[in-house]
Amino acid sequence: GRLYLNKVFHMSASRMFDLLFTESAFIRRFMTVRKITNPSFVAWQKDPSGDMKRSLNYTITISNPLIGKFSTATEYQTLYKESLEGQSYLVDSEVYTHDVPYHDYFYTQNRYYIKSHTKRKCRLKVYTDVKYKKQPWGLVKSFITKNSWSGIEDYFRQLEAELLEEEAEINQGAAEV
Ligand code: YK8
Repeated sequence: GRLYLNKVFHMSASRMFDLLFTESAFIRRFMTVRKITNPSFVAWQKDPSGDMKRSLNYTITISNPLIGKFSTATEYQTLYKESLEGQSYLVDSEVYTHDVPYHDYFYTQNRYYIKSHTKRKCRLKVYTDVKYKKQPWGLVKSFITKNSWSGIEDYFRQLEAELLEEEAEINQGAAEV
């Protein structure tokens, strides 16, 4: 896997979890900025193992003219039962892009780790891996990997920027009180 984000933010761990993993105004705005449209969220539910699961469907906009303009996608998220509310949260997210070439060969696995530092600080780490369900031809594989890394890098760079803006707003509000 690759580490795409590793940063301390001035907000509580539970606030970070809410921003990223509930139907928050933040994530809705971020999706709009990324041209991720028609999102539909299924609420978190406990599965028999004790982990929490939910899924999301949306349409992504792709800038690469060789691939096509849009693709539907499904994201399956697992919040592991080892997570401790307010303290640490571990979420795995598998993203399947249904309408891109070779979509039946691969998916993306994102691992989000939120850890509380102090009452008002937390660290967010995001690891990403491109996973293969079938082994493609070597050239195809490098094509998939290359296109995936660049798209993912772009996404998390912007997520970090938007989180920093949100952090500034949160702390500005706190300073006025
Ligand atoms: C999630 C990884 C790959 C995919 C895309 C596939 C091209 C395939 C190339 C062919 C379009 C929101 C990405 C970037 C779409 C967006 C996905 C997002 C950013 C020719 C082989 C969607 C996080 C996420 C994970 C994986 C990203 C896809 O929350 O290049």
